[in-house]
Amino acid sequence: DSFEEQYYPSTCLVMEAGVRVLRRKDPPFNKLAFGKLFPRQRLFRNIKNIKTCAIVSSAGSLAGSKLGRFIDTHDIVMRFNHAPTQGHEVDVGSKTTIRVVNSQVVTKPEFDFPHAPIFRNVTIAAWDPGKYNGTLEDWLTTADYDLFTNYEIYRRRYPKSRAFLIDPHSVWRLWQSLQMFAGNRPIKRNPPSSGFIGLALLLPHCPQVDFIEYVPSTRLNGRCHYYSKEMNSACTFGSWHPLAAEKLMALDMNMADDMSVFQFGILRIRQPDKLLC
Ligand code: NCC
Repeated sequence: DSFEEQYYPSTCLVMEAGVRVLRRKDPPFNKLAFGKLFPRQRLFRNIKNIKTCAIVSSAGSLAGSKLGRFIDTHDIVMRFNHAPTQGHEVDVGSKTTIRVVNSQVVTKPEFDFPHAPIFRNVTIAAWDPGKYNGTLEDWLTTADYDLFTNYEIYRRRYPKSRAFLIDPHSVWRLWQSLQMFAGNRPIKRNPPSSGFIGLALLLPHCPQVDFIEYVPSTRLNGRCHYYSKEMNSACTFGSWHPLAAEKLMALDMNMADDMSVFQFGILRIRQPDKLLC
């Protein structure tokens, strides 16, 4: 009985981080002209009809997976940064509902965030960690990469777009949840990867999330991304982000069997029962 009393689902820890997008009414943005750029819409339309979601990691081992058709059956499909579908449909599908993009992708000229077609007609959730204990005012001047300029250009160009900024405080709360899960093993003092932020952003909206090729399957091939030939295992196991801890925690949340996780590359994560949290 002591085991049951001590057991606390890791999905609860992720939900409690409350990863969210900034809204117009959030101080200090309710008093700033910049806040008027935030969309009035919710993050997702028809939330009540959302039953299944797929998160497509950008991992190299998605190459040759033939998971595209399966991915596209989900109500919501989340992708990251500039990860393409074109030319990779058989493995990663073609549907995209939302892209989680880091502030480098919003900022660096080579990605051309304000114009590139890949960032059009999808929901955007852009993030930048700012300083660990910084206020939101501080963040506006000390973001790691100044994502605000291009965000403003994008929002003015496409006023009907669903393009949001993720609350940086909620990113650090997620980091704290990860540290809680890791217990007495200190994790890196860097923000979680876009993949883990995406999971925490999606789970409150989605009863069932299939996270594709996040915990590496037996297709593991040493490639960084499915869309590039670059070999780099650090993309999978982590160097800057606390990626290994994230993946252990995601595996702890998984309800699918080993065949699904390690042969097909699919983790299945369900919203926690509120009575358990
Ligand atoms: O590589 P990246 O991530 O865009 O991948 C998106 C998410 O997929 C998961 N992933 C990726 C590769 C891999 N082999 N295994 C994986 O599990 C991770 O969860 C990852 O978050 C990022 O998190 O935003 C990141 O972005 C890149 C880079 O900025 C963008 O791709 C734009 O080029 C970062 N790389 C560098 O800065 C060099 C990466 O560290 C994190």
